[in-house]
Amino acid sequence: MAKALSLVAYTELEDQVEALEKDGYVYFPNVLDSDEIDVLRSTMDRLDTIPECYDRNQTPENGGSFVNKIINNSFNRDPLYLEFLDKSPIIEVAEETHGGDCHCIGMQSWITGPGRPDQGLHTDYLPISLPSDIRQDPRVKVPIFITTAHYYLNDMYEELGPTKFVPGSHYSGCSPNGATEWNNRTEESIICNAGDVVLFRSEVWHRGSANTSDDTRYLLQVHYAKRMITQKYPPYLNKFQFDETILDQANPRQKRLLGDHGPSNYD
Ligand SMILES: O=C(O)CCC(=O)C(=O)O
Ligand SMILES: [Fe+2]
Repeated sequence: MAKALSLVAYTELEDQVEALEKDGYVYFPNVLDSDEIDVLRSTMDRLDTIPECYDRNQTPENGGSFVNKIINNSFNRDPLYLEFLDKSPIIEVAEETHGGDCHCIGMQSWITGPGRPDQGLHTDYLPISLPSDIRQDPRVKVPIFITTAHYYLNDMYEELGPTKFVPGSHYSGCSPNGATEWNNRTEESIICNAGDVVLFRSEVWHRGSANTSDDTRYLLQVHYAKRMITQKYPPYLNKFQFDETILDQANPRQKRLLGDHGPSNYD
């Protein structure tokens, strides 16, 4: 029986930031209500994929073994997504963690159907690799370069393929490279409700797991980073263009998160 990850809802910003740093993740319950979930899910269903943007659209009908629809740059596809750039209380934690000039380095809509296989355990980004005893030394504080907010849009259960974390693994100083446990802890499942959000730092060992159910899982990923980490808005070399009609609807904070920065290092 898979173990469920402990999900503690801290209400104070200071505690949320500390959880992200020390536990590697922070949990926000009830961020979206059921109407908001329905609208987001139907928008994800409706949008077409754009191969040039590295979107994925695999279905059993087109030769895929399971439904795997991924829409990059979702903020550029429908104005609905703008609010997910600066949704409270997630954005406050991101800004406190990455700095007031932090930005969104990517936003992906994910639809994964029955038959999705297990992902391998991985880190999304390991900024600095260190011997684990050094990484665990309390004098060593590795900045949090990148975080991801997962907006779960289903009530999660084991067969639907929850995200799994190895708790504490951001103190390993490395990526798993085939390991399945760290410091005597193995992976635990994020079993939360639709509308809940988990924000996690990129060094946590984690994976998406197999969907052995008959249901389709909906997930929105919003990636935040320090200003010095580049934004990942494919396609590159000037081929990505903001949709002006959507950009015109963004507030100043959303525009900053999309890259409307004042001058900084190297500018
Ligand atoms: O599908 C998930 O729950 C996690 C996905 C993930 O970790 C990734 O694609 O890097
Ligand atoms: Fe990942």
